[in-house]
Amino acid sequence: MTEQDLLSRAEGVLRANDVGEYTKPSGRLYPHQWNWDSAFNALGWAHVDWERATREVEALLAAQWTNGMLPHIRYNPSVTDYAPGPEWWTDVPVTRAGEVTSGISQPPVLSTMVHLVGLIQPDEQRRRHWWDRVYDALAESLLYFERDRTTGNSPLIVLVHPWESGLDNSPRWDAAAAKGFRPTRPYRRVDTTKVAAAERPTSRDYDLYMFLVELIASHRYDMRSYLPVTPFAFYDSMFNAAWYRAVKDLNRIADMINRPVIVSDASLDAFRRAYQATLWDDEAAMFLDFDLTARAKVPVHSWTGIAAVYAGLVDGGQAELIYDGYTKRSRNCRRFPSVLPDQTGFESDRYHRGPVWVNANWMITRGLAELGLQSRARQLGEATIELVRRSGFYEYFDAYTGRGAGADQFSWTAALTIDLIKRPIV
Ligand code: 9WN
Repeated sequence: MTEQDLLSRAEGVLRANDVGEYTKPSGRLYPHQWNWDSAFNALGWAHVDWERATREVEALLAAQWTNGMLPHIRYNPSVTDYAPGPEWWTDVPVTRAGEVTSGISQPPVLSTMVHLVGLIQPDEQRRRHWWDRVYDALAESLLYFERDRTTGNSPLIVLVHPWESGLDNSPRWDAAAAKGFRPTRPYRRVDTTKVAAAERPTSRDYDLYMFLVELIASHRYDMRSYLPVTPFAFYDSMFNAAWYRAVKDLNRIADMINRPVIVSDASLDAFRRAYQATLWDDEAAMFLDFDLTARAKVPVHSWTGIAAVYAGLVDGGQAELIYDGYTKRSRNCRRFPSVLPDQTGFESDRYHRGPVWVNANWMITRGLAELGLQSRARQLGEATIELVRRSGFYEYFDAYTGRGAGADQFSWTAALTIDLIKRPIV
């Protein structure tokens, strides 16, 4: 298949999942608008239809809460056969009447994608005008985490639900799921009626998800009262890296449209120091998550431990050390597995427990290139395109065989493949 064929197929995936103002992550499995999916999809759209990219972003911003939070799902009220659905998230404080959303967020990559989408627009006036229009909402969405999701003296952000990590059934959450929490009400799942149950989270995982949904809703989404009582509170190394990079990118936008920066350089330095001091692990030679309930690092080595590379939270030397260590330990895998194969809980074809994901590869590829590690970035970018070319636009890929799994015709796989081809590493 030529590069041009791959590009037009990728565009076809976006168009097939396009419902006008947002792109479904996948036609079959995910009918609503998801937060970080839309951010990645906007970047893909920017290369084929720039106006459509801006609509994707603005549709997501329409779901913003009065406290600034951007929810992880903006439900489409006309889709009624999805479960668990919005009835679990009662009385959410949306800004716009009529919006129906979940009650947690997702990795805040949106400002970074908005920065890139803007740069793809050659007409500077149009670009600036759009940035100006979305700037305040983006700033509030990032400041929300500083205001409501920090605790004690640490500037690091607390994650309150596995769904919020974007990596729902990562083995990093196994210890929490093993505690046997269950919601008080029965729940229904549609995911396992659409794709193989063996590729999805277990019912024990879902018990934890729904237990936490009930707990968060019962605190009326007030994190100040929820944080002291929840059994699930983590400094997630990828989520925090995504926030740091988003803030830096929004500061760049601010500079270009003459707005005040949202977080000062001094605060960013303090954040970087806290990230390094709290999450770096010498023995693992990567960053680990921190469990605030157990007051200990989470001993699971996964790709989130390299996410600092995406954010520029490390220099080239530290990036090389982490990335090369990860590559060595996964030599027998496709590049690169979401969890290292020597870890307890690794499964090569189950969701966030080992398979290769295009968004993870894209984040690391871009981070490596920005830190000056061009040849590693080029190799990873090319391996990613090749995997998609051979296996198709799947949600994820078996870490050993590269077989596509989960949802087919998955939007961000298509969107980020377009970006990897259109903006090659030089
Ligand atoms: C729950 C849409 C989303 C992604 C997440 C991925 C998965 C949902 C699910 O799908 O999560 O939010 O039902 O499993 O884990 O990263 O945003 O593609």
